[in-house]
Amino acid sequence: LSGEVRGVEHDHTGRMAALRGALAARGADAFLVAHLPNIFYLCGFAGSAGVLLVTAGEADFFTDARYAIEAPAIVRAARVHIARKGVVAELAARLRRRKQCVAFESAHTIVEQQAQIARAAGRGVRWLPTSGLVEDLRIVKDVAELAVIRAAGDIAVDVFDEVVHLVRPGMRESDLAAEIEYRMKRKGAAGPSFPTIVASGLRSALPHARASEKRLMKNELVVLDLGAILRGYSSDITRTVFVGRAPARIRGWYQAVLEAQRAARVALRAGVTAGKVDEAARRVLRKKRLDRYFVHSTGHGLGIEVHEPPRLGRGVGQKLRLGSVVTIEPGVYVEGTGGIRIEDDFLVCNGEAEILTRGVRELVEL
Ligand SMILES: [Mn+2]
Repeated sequence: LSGEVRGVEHDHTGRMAALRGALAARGADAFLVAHLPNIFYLCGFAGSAGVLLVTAGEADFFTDARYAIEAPAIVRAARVHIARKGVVAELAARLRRRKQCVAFESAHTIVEQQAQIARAAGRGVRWLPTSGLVEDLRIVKDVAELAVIRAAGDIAVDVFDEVVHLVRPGMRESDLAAEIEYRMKRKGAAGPSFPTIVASGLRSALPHARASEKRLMKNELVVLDLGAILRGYSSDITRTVFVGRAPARIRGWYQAVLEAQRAARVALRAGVTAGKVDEAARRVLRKKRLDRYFVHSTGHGLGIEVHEPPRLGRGVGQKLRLGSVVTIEPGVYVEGTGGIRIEDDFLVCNGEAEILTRGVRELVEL
């Protein structure tokens, strides 16, 4: 019934058990999961509405009648309730049964909704705000997740390899973005993991530019940042190409960014802090006096969400864990000239990190 989960058997029972351990450690009797990516991780539900209530012995997923057929077929490790009287009412009816401490996800909860649930659940429920309980579990990917993330990475790389030959002066950025997203879907992706970035010329200096109607021109940088969602998991790569022969200054910048990516890749391993990986990339750019043009973090975790913990940012003391998947994506952005970013996805190992997005990383001149 759901293409999202076809062919992949995730260990939902094991994930629920790990969550129960974290709950017990905090003295909570139950946990209300509101964040859909966390719900997908725990029970496989890939729809757009529902809440999951996890206790020491049970797990109950509440959703509405639109999912009456689909939810029972795809949800694992939880009982499905189609809430005909409304999710809040049925959830509250469940919570009212006993005096208890219920943890909730304060970073993903709408204040108004939480107030409604609390009112309906009554005074017997003590609410415990928490953050990152499920995200902490998601930081370490299991074998099933890695298989899907690898395949999502292959789609992104294959699509780049195809569309790079289509780049022509006169083409609109949005044409190229449409071509990228179409080809990702033809290769089995559910869609792009974020709106595809095609940013050319002066716009390439905007790290989060969306593809616009601007036409590519000769002697311009073009930044292509793309990722595919496959069975609920994302990839994320960036390549920068030059339309024509790149001048020496641009080549110099490109080599610096590539070297920064390599340095971060060498630093990346289990046990080192995220900040140390960021610093490895930043140091290379500092030596070339380009560090002030590097305006974002070196990378981020990748999985069910395209940006998830850990963040590889300046001064982040969090230690990287074996089995995390992260991007490394240094860049330089020079107002009035253009920008360069090179991004790949890596699996954190005990030794050298494994690259999940193969392909050519040298400057492509078209
Ligand atoms: Mn990224």
